[in-house]
Amino acid sequence: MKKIVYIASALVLVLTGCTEEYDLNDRGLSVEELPGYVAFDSPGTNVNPGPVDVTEDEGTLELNVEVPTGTLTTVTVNYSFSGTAVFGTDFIVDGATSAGGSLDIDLPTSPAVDGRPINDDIIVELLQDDVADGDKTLIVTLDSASNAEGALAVGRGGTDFLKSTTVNIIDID
Ligand SMILES: [Ca+2]
Repeated sequence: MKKIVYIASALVLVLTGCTEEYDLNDRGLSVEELPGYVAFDSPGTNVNPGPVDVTEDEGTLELNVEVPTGTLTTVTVNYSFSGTAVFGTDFIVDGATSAGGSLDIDLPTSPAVDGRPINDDIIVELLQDDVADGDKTLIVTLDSASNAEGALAVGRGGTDFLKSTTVNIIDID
């Protein structure tokens, strides 16, 4: 019994030691938690990715969205469409509406072999309308993102950089 009391006392001492807090502000330091974010992938070392040019008969286009800061749970990203391209006429995205849609970026079931961040694609299906209606522009913008832990920023580091991507859809009729 005496032994148990000793162990309990030692435990209390250890726990007391753990609860001691250091106020970094008193030492002239501050700690700010870096927010997680999602952004469009910037291919290679390209720091200023320009619009993507596709023809309207190209089929599908994959717009890659990544979570460079990592995540422990599925990230849901909400995005919106703008530009002159008309949803349902010039393009569709499965599960989306003319206003936009959402993408679930799931954790990979196995470690990434390419060392890339966790990512997934918004798959844009281009529609050829058989009408000579000129080139169209589709802009996809990441509006918000969250996982089970809370909100993530959109755009690289929460800035406008790689927050939206522009697709020029070239008319071939
Ligand atoms: Ca056309």
